[in-house]
Amino acid sequence: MELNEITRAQQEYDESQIQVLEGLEAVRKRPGMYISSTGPRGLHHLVYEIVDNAIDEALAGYCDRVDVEILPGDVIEVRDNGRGIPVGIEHKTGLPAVTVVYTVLHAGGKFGGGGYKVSGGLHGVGASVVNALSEYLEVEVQNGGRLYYQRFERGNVVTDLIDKGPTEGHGTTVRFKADPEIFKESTVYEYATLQTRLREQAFLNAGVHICLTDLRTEDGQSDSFCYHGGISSFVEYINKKKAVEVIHPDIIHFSGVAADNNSTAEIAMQYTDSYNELMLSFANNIHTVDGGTHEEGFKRALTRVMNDYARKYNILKENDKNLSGDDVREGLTVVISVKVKDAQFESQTKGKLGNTEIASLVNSLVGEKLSVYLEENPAVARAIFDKALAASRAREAARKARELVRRKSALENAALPGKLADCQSRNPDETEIYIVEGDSAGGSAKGGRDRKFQAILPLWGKMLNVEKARLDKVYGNEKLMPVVTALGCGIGEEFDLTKLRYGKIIIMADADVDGSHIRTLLLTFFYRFMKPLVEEGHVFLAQPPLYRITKGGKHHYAYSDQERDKLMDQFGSGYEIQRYKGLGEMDSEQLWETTMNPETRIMLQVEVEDAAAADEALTVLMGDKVEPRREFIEKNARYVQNLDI
Ligand code: 1YM
Repeated sequence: MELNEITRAQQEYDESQIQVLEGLEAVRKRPGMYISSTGPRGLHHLVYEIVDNAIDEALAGYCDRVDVEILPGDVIEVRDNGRGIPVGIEHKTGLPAVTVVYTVLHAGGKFGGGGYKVSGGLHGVGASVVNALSEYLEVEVQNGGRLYYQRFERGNVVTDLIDKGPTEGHGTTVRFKADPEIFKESTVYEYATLQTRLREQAFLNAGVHICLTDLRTEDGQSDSFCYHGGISSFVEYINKKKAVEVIHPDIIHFSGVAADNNSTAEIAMQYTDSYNELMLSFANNIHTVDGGTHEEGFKRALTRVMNDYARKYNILKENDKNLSGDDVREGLTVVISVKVKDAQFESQTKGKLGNTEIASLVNSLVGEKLSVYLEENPAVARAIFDKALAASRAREAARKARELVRRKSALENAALPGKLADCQSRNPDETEIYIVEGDSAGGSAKGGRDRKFQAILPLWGKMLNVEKARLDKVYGNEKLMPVVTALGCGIGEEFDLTKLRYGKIIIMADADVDGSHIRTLLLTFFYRFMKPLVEEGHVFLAQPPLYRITKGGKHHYAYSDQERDKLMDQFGSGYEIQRYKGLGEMDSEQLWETTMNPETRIMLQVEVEDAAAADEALTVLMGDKVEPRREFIEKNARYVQNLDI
């Protein structure tokens, strides 16, 4: 080397040293620019940053174990059994690479042949920031059969890299104490915080052993994490911890690489019986708390695939609305992990991924693989769609309920329904309202009632097929609005029993299929939106007779086949029998006599054994099967003879 070259080299060295010092000085002056905070969050970030370097070495395939120890005095020691940070002289600075890694800002990705890591670390600044913010930091490298050591204080070199002699092992050990001048609040680590993060990293980096030990006290905790199942194990862990029932045994897992090889995506998902969705996303192993393009791509694909499948297999009928994103994600636990060459983070907390190409990668990955999965696993698909359809119904029902409540407020002050024949009394202790299906029956009831305390509300409009109807159709039904207005007590959260205008609500419908429908419709409605009405015993079913037997000009009524047989036996011959097909066949007088007169009538009081049973019953009531529903009504309607006597 010629003299002027040496001089130039010396100059370059001095310049870079000045830059180094200025660089780390900047970190110490404005730590907030380089780490999230100088509070507990930033403190713990120091550990993650060093651990990230070790995990990168594991991902490169050179190390399978990372140890993290919290030493007395809240000193952190991180060890790996990788190659050891290179110690050779870096030509530009004339310093050992390891020294550069710890003293030059942004050095992380610039050494070791480029593309060293898909950096998502602490704003990509890495080890040197940790060094700058540490009271002291020591690094030990076992590399090429020798052990090297170097010590820094507040980012400044205090010893050169020292060769400490031969060693059998290989790897890197870093020990540091967060600087109390920077972390003024506290330099005490929270075991649980590190535990959560390291467990998460073990899930995200399948097969890597990560051990955490608290040596600050004699009885400190210790954990060892290693998950060969990767993010599938993560999903399994979450669902176990949440103590929810999974609705299919296997975890669905996809992974793929972008066409340009610049990014990868991995997804693990499983549905549970929970009503909540849980989506955890990561970009370059960083938890993206605010989501971003990977989450968006996933959501879009999931909704599309589910609806396509549901249409194809007629799970959604022609007139059914598409399942919403919320519907198809209800109960879903999903972990999304992407690796991006040049990750762009958005938002204040850097918790949102911005790379648009990731949305298409995840979208097409899920689009292709999930549809294949559903085709190949019809039983799982079935379970998932049952869940999504239930979610869809419930959501629609809730929406309708909200709408009704909103409309109700407007209606509260509005006039009572035009068809309501109100009673004179305003005392709910004595008043009753008959809800009657059909105009002709309504006419008879109006004619036959005692107008002092009995009000009549005929229901009109299209009959709803309750057998087939889902909750949304029940709640959206125009038929129910006059009921809400007439009762006056509101529905749902705004229900107020003290505003109830009638003490007894009596459903009066024919003893046929249509009558059973309207009863079921009203009962379901009351259960769902006016539960206290049922709980407090305000709801009744009128029992019109099935037969009229006339003997010697005198009418006798039978309310069941057995009663009819008894009467027939009694009379032997010379009687006339009439079967009532509907309330409309009775005149006003007959209706009063047989069904409405409190002195002689028979009514069924509807009651709920307990809230839990009612909840369950509602499902049956609105389910696809007719028979359990009939049983339910029979079971929950108590036979009360001559109730008012
Ligand atoms: C306890 C922290 O930092 N381990 C670690 C870091 C490096 C390597 C191995 C490494 C990387 C490469 C080659 C390469 C780093 N090296 C560099 C740089 N543990 C910890 N283990 N040989 C060893 O990327 O090619 C930065 S980090 F830049 F010097 F190569």
